[in-house]
Amino acid sequence: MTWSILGAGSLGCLWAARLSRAGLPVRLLLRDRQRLNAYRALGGVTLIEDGRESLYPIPAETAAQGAPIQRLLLACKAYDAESAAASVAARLAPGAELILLQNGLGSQQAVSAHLPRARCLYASSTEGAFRESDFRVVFAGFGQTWLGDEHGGPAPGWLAELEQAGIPAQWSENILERLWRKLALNCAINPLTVLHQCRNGELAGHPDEVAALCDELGQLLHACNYSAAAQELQGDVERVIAATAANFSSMYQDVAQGRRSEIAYLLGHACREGDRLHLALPRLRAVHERLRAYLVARGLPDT
Ligand code: NAD
Ligand code: KPL
Repeated sequence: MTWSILGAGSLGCLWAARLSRAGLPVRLLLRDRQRLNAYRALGGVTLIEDGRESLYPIPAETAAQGAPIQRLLLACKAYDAESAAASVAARLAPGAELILLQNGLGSQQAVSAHLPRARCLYASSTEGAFRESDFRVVFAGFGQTWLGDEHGGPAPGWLAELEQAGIPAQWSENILERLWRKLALNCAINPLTVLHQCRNGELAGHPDEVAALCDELGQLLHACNYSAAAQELQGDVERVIAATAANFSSMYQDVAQGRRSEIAYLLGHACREGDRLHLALPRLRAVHERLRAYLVARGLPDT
């Protein structure tokens, strides 16, 4: 069965290139004819690994036209997920499977709600990749991708294809807990790197702020019944800060490059869940408000 990939950015191209070189059928779905022409002019996806680049001439078509879609990887930013999914909704075969590869939470549920006849799996990834230019992607860090179904059900047989393609993926029986844990980690690190204008490692100089956020995120995780995700949160956050000390967080990079951030699906989602559960979370809300003001002052969306 063909892998359709919508969102030919960093992770979408990384997956496409690896599936293609494993000999698995894969096609890219591009936004419109202009993007398709630009892609064709380049001759395919270029993946750069350890300084070596390879070109993969993966077939592509526009999102609007083509054969029915049975299996789709949706690899766009959280704020684009609903409209991207809507652009292919009419092409989804009955019982189609979607893999929603977005950071944070909220977008996955919004997409699933619009596609009740599809099986929407959620993915949480710690792999790293960035776009050097259009359809030219650099593999930047080994990691793991967890996949799971919020509504239960068996692991799909095609996980073996991911293994065959060298995509490190594992099935999770509790994908929401995985996504919440990553959300908490991102909420404890990313906004502070923006507000302090610093690399991840420099947060070691702000231990009280990090500890206060971890404490409230832990309260939130407990209240959401994700107690396992709250375990050792602060220790893990400190370990990530140390292990990625020289890096700029993804949110820092988005803001520095004048791109929209995923704030609404990280801190925004955490604060909305706090409201729903009547939790005070004063430090988390204060950081959220400071970050929103920071974004607005730079002409960037604060949601
Ligand atoms: P990206 O911005 O590099 O790529 C997204 C692509 O989707 C872009 O090419 C964009 O043009 C395309 N797109 C958006 N709307 C579309 C539409 N309607 N039709 C067709 N294409 C559309 O994003 P990314 O870095 O690959 O990240 C995807 C998700 O994975 C994000 O939520 C991100 O936070 C998460 N993530 C990224 C990394 C990483 O290292 N890049 C790691 C872990 C998680
Ligand atoms: O996931 C990250 C991000 O930048 O989004 C961390 C783990 C914080 C590494 O920078």
